[in-house]
Amino acid sequence: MKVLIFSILLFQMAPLFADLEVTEGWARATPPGMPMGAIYAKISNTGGSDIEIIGISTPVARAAEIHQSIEVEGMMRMREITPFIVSAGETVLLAPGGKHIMLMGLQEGLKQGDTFPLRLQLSNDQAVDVKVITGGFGQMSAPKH
Ligand SMILES: [Cu+2]
Repeated sequence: MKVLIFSILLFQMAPLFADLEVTEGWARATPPGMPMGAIYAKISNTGGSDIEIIGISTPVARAAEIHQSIEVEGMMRMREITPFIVSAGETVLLAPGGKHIMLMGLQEGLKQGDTFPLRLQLSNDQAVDVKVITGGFGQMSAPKH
């Protein structure tokens, strides 16, 4: 019976997954009082057409957007790159020092070991849900999932 229910759930949720696979979602822990945080992940478009990410949301923050870190005259700056297109067959790595999902207006600090959900809204009305694991303060790559 359990197996049947699970199968039905999977079937009903199938459209949610689209052709966009998001794995290794992780965030850095934030110091107390810090209103901003960053999420990293591996995003793969396994389909045959481009996919556009038009919005990002999570219950832990007031707003979230995709950023690109860039060096301008020796200074690290960030600019928003949402909406973001993942080309057919392309894999994009969000990682420290490069592209990331910026969280603004964090409700509470992100603590190491905590997990929280993240939703990517796509232009074709589909959405992809991602489980994010919080790593350490200076963590440079995904913690064990
Ligand atoms: Cu940023």
